Amino acid sequence: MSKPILTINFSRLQRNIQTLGNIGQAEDRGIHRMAFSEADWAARQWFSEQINAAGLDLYEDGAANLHGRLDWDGQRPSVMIGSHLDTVPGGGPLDGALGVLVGLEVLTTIAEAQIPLHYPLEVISFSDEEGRFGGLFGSQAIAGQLTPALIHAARDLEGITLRDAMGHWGLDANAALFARRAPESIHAYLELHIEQGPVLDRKGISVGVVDAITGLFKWEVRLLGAANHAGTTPMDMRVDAFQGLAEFAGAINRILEEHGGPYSRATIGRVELKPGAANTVPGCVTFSLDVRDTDSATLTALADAFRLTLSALARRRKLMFEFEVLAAIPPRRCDAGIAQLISETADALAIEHLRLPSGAAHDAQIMAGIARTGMIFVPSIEGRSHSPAEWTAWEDIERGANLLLQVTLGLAAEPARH
Ligand code: HGY
Ligand code: MN
Ligand code: MN
Repeated sequence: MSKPILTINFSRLQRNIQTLGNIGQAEDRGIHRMAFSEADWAARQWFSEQINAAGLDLYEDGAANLHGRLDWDGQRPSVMIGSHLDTVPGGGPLDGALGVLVGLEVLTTIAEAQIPLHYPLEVISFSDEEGRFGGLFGSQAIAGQLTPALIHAARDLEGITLRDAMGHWGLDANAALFARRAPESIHAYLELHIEQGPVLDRKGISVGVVDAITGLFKWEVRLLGAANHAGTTPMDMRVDAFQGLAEFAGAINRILEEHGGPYSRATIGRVELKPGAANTVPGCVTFSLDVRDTDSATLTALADAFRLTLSALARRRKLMFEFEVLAAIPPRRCDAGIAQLISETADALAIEHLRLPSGAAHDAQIMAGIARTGMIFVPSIEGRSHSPAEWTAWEDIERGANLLLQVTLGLAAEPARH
């Protein structure tokens, strides 16, 4: 009679998902746990308490990433399971949070079962994944990609600096420069995340095995014209900044068709018009541009095309234009061996799975630069995310969590590499 297979404590995971989902929830049921906000800080405190309650070692690095550690000796490389607790404004209860809580549940289950491990385990919650201050801050710190200049320049769209936001909690942002981990200190990195797209839900498949993670660039663009009277200024004598944005927005689909591919995306998510009066021709418009693709060359071609389009329309409309690169994250492929292990483990658990790319950016693509990395997706109902409508069926959460548990054991129980 074979031993029963170890499974997570699903009701404990459900309780944790519901408890965390209340931290930072507003009237509209959206979650406002932006990095280093009061709500993010409350979530961090709660997560630290869960790490201690599980009997794991709590460690906070210089980037304020929170680690829960099992069988840690500082010598052997660890199998790291991560994601993030911070959200976009009005976000959902699972983006990032699910990966952190499933990681906590996996380590807690393994600790309770007292399973001997070849490699120590870590669950990690990365700081500012969502980009209040640029994005993927905590994982970039671990990967050694931060510089004093990057930290110094980091600010949110209200102009609050990362240094001040961390300083408010007694944290020194420059300490993030010391959070770097040697690649050889990580045996593998795993992340479970909601798909945030419609593919798995539409196909009725419980698990996605991620093969590539999209890259992105995020610009803040400013068009400067001339504010003027809305009644007395003839249409052909205006230097209307909003009309420049309107023309640019109308060109996006053509640019994607001409220079993009099947996974290209471009979004203007935030617009600010000045002076912002109904009876004044807008003299200035500031807007965000978020562009993605899973292929580096395509991303570069799109950046060139967007820049050329902006400079041509600005010249024609006598507008000044300037832009700042807020983030530039390369696309990454996940480790083929770990993807294979995830697929084989899903087969062994009779869980239907599908290979697919990620249209969202994740800490995993930063970690893939220093460690063998694998990602497991669970479906997002109707593909909804970054919204209070974000949700995943409980049975899909349970399947994904048990799959991550077995993949973790598969990696951590591997014979030690000599
Ligand atoms: O923007 C993203 O793709 C991720 O949700 N931070
Ligand atoms: Mn996320
Ligand atoms: Mn997100």
